[in-house]
Amino acid sequence: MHKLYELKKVKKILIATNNPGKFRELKEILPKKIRYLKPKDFNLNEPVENGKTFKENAKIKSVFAAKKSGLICISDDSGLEVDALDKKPGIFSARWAGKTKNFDIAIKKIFNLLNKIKKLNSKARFICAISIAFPNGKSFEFQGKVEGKISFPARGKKGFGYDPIFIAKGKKITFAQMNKKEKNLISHRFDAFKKIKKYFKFS
Ligand code: ITT
Repeated sequence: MHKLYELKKVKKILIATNNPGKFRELKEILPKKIRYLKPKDFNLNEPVENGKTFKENAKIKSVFAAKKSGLICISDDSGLEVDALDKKPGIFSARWAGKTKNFDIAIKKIFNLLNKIKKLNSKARFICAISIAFPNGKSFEFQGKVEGKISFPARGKKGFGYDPIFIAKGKKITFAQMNKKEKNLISHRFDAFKKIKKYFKFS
């Protein structure tokens, strides 16, 4: 893929996520001129995420939404890889929080598993695959990451998901203690977006 795709005329993009934390961060990172819509603006249900990788799952979500809405869609499939847990929860990061999406439960689960093996400060990373899909079914996937470690007790109230237990390499505070600008500069999401910018020119 060598071409630079010009998306100058694009006025609306559907961000195909039902996770408010992701929607907020993607909107902060993406070009300001565009109007961003949500799946609920089109009464879209969620496709089954049965991919084996972050990129596959991101593609499933963006292609589904682009075909249904007729708009360019951007999706994000992301998660936390904890080295001492063989890179779990990985693509199952949302599912570890259960149906109620309670991340206190998911964080407690990580604590219990790491505590058992005395590796509470395991190396870890956040991964983010962003997919951009067009109504004709064509899509492009880009993956970003941020390396760091797990830290207990959970600290901070900002951000979402696993942010209270993740400290990026070279930092002393968790993602949940950082202001949004600070997180957005180093996040896995921004790392993936930097790659998109090489191929897609929005303005
Ligand atoms: P959509 O599929 O609707 O986008 P989801 O929350 O189900 O929403 P994923 O399947 O990609 O999305 O799950 C990723 C999970 O990984 C997410 O629920 C978060 O808990 C976690 N995660 C991803 N990025 C994160 C971040 O920046 N900070 C903290 N946790 C993050």
